[in-house]
Amino acid sequence: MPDTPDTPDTKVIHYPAPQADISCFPKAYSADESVEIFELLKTDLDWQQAEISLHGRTVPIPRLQQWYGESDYTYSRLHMPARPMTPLLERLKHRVEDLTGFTYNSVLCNLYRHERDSVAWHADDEAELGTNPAIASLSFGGDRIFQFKPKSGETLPFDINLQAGNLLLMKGETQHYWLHQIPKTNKPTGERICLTFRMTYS
Ligand SMILES: O=C(O)CCC(=O)C(=O)O
Ligand SMILES: [Mn+2]
Repeated sequence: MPDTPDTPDTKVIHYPAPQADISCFPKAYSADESVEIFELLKTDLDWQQAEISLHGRTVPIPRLQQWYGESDYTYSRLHMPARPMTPLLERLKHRVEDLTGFTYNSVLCNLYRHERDSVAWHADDEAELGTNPAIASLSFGGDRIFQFKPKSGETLPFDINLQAGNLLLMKGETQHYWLHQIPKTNKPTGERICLTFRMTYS
């Protein structure tokens, strides 16, 4: 991993959505650092093709994943056993903790192989995350559109274009009132890795 400056760029953008607290640190890592970190993560992490049962059929989920944390995690009926974070993940976690002011003990890692990989509408509201969780997601590789829509009401949906080196933070009541997704697209995007740091309570 490249040497990173001791003082990260703390510039932050706030998104003024009602009943939500969403912000983005656009330069958690520089463009050059992000290229190097992407390659390291691709080889360092134990990427797996998970499968879910849908209408009685077993289907692969449209991305590769791995879970690193102190306890097991169940997410959309997928069970992921506890496994220790790698030294690289620990180092990235410290940067994310410095910037966001929260501490994390686990990370769900996603590898989107191309523009047809995706994650469907959901909220990160599993019981293990406690109420009002802080979820910090660090992006590397190609740009992808991250969409928000309210669970109900008249508030408008909105999109954020997530780029390499961006750190998106969702906290407060966001998971109670909003859903998020990474939609499939027809525009070539290249590969993308997203690390979503969380605090889980067992
Ligand atoms: O890839 C992303 O930016 C989002 C992933 C996500 O929402 C999740 O893992 O819960
Ligand atoms: Mn999520």
